[in-house]
Amino acid sequence: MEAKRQLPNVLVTGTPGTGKSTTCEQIAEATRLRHVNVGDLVRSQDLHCGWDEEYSCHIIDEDKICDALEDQMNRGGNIVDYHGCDFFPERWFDLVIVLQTDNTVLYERLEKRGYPQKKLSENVECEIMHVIVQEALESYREEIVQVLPSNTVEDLESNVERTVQWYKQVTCHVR
Ligand code: DAT
Repeated sequence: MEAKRQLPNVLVTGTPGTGKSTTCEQIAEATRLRHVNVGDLVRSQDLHCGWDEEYSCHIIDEDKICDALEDQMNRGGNIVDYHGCDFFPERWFDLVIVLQTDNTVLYERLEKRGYPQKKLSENVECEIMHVIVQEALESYREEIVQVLPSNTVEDLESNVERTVQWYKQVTCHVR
């Protein structure tokens, strides 16, 4: 952990629907980490440069997002939830978790979410091609990247538990 941070920062990334928000919420409940949902932040603080009709999503402004988060990331104690991971400063994170979901399971979750067909198949394809895993391994030191399955409730529980244990270990000196 960077010396100036009292508490660590964790990034939870993965294709939409892999369970980032659910996982982050549970970890945040069990630790002193604050859940930072970057998608919500983009919407609430207008950190975008418009709407992409083709992909039905905001065109995010990466610089604005990093500026908005810089101070709180320097203080530490954040669990950041976002489906991209290559534009954050590498120094921000002590642990990077990439959630992975089997394509049939992911398809059903995104269908339930009402994604348009194009967006749905793009995301499932992204998952099959391991796009986010590759992005994470290219952006952060391999030792801090953990690729975890997120198909079942048991996976969810285990992912939360191991992250809470990790957190306790790295913060045992913090009062
Ligand atoms: P994300 O934030 O990655 O888009 P989410 O946390 O909103 O994903 O989860 C999408 C849906 O899938 C939601 O209904 C909760 C469910 N879910 C997430 N992780 C799961 C898991 N490991 N097992 C079963 N269901 C899960």
